[in-house]
Amino acid sequence: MTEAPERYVGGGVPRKEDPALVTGEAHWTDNIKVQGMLHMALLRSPFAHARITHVDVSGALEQPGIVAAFTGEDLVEEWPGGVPTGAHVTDDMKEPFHPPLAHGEVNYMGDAVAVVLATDRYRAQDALESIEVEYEPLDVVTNVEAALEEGSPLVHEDLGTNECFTWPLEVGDVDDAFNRADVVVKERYIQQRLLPNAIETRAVVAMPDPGHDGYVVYSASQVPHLVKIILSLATGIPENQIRVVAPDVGGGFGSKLNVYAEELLALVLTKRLGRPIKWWEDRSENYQATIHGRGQVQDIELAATNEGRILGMRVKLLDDLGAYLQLLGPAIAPTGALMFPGVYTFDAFSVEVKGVFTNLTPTDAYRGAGRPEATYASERIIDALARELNMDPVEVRRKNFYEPFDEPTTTPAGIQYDSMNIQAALDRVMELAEYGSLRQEQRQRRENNDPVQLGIGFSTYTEICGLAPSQALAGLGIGGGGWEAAQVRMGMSGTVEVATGSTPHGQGHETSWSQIVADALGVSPDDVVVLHGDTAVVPLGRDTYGSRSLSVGGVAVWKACEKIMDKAKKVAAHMLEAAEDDIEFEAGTFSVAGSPEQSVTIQDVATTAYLGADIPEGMEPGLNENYVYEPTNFTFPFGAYICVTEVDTETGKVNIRDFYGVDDCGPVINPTIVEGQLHGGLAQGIAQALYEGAIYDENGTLMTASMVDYMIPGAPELPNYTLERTVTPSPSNPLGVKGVGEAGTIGSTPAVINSIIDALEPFGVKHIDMPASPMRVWKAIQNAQGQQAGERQADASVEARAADVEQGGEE
Ligand code: MCN
Repeated sequence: MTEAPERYVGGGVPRKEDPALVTGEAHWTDNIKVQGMLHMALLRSPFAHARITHVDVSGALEQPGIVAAFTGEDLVEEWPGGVPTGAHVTDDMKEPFHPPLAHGEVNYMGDAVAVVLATDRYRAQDALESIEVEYEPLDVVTNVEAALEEGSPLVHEDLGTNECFTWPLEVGDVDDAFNRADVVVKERYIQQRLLPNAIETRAVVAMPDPGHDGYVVYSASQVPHLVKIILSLATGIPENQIRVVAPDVGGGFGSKLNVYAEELLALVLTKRLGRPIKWWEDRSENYQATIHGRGQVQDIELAATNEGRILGMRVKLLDDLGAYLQLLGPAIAPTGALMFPGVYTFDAFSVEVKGVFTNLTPTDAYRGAGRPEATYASERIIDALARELNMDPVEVRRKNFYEPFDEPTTTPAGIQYDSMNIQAALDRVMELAEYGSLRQEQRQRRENNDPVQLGIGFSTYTEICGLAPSQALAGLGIGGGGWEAAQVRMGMSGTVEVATGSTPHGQGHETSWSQIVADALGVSPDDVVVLHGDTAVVPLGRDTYGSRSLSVGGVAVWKACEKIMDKAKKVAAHMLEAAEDDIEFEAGTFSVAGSPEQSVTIQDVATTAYLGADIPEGMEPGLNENYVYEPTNFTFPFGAYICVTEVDTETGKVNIRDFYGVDDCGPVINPTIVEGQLHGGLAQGIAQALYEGAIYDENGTLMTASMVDYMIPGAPELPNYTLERTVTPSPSNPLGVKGVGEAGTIGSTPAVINSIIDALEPFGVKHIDMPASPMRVWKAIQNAQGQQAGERQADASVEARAADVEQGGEE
């Protein structure tokens, strides 16, 4: 066993997970091969909205290797609950029944209509061509505003409306704020749909588990615990007869925070046929049938004084839910809505969210889930206010920041931020970027009419994460609890197993949790094994999303270690025949105060605790503790970004020359992991600003249906990042930690767009839709110049007319 004298928390301990991942030794769901396994393939609708007048799978059954084939009608009895949502944001929210296999009607392109099971995947796929389906196309609605218009085609006729819910919030007197305002700025932003692209697409293997009279479901999921309970509720199979295992999972970014039709299908078919069933998604299916992210129309207004002080904010959101409600779909926009005020404090705020059905793929959580959208709008409009008042974007921000605080502070949306010092982050990022010289360079380029203009874009953000206090979640209509569980088991020899309820899929919990345990118990991280993702092995947990794992799950691990230490100290006192109060602990060794030679190691204590023969009377043998941690509040990381762009005004091409960031996620467990999380997050935020976006035609056909058409940036499209951190501990948890898994995605997008608009200020460009492709940027320049020329012409003709009038030349 290695000696463990140092503090590991805060050190750059190499990721334990990486050797297996980079040497091809990881256990992916698709690697699972089981005797008698059948492969499932799904026939998906090419129409976005159509009545199914006829389905016949008999042709498929005649194909070689086909064992079974079913239509939606055949399986209706198997899923009384359908694919349920776990988010009920208003009492009168409309929830359409969501069958895993459509029957009667398809409601988006990719809706599955029939399933085939074969002895190998290729046969299953080929046999889909022999299924006969007749569709009667129905009118399609793909646009949220059109969907709310009188006479719009209805996605679900039986609901009588496309409006799923209206969620309002008003704090303070908003009308009064707008009446009192010297200036009002009003903008409309479109959050384009994004397609999540985890390296590993979704995959599931379901099999009977005769030994336990139940079923095992392997799924490339972020949420095996949620999958287990929801599969049980949807199928009626008792919860204790379903074991769900998430093996190594190749990323999720929120898209695997769901329970999908295919998981349900695999389970009910394994139950029906008594054979293991495997399904994995190809990339085209991924684009059609895995949830999409974003998809909002945002109307935002800011009321302010001439000095740049914000008085009030009004927001109206239309949230494109797609055709069905997935696990958290309805809750994404309302949760994000709480964050529109961002890092600015003012008196009056209102927001109204309308969830709207369209004939498109359902939307749900995608990295940031509601908060990138909110941050984008507030960071864009604060720049619009600066332009309106002819102020520096830094100055207008500073006028509205909170004074630094380290105790819960109420926000305009009525929630409580935990702690913040946004000034410090902004000061530091400006130093890093050498703001003064950047503005000087910008001036020079403008004076020289340089075809390549320089843009300096800011974003000062905060986000809500660390989901969450159970009560707060219930208030947002999200059932299921927000606590997290941990079990820490020190073995007889003093090595440690940690069973965590969080489910890492790229975030490095094995390393971070080992560091926490190593410091708490005085062992080496190498002596800690972290178990996760198997509902039969780890305590019932709430999994990984909402940048919650460290500030909830990691804290649970630390609290369980505290319990171990309390007990170990008692055992050590007993072994050393000393009073418990006289026992000291350092670097894995208990000793008696004042006589350090009287000592035992924690490993000795573990052995004694398990042997049980020489422990305090009445004590339970062993060193094995559970903790379920219920957080008291969310955590609110924050930060400041500067994006420096070079915009080619002749071609519209944008090059991010530099990207500076100062983030604050409280004390850090593993700086290398935090940096990695930020790099990935920034890449996704920049991708939304410049490259990515799902495009549908008016019939609801996905035009960006493959990686050829959907632009995911690679290393050449992304800049080097210059990153630093400030440390403002959270009072919400005993480690003071805040989340970081989504921070980069939340803060970066507006910095990029603000930078482009800043570069093009001399051309009069005030707005560019995302993704800001060269064509869009070029057109924005042309339009703005056209408008300016038009205005100049109009001004000239008014002047000419005025001159005529003066000279008595009136007609
Ligand atoms: N960490 C730390 N110190 C801090 C904060 C975090 O050392 N102050 C470390 C944690 O110990 C953990 C990691 O950073 O190892 C992320 O922790 P946290 O912020 O708690 O986030 P989660 O573990 O809950 O991860 C969820 C978050 C989300 S919501 C998305 S989406 C996302 C993300 O993580 N998806 C990812 N990062 C991803 N990274 C990968 N590789 N793949 C994904 O799908």
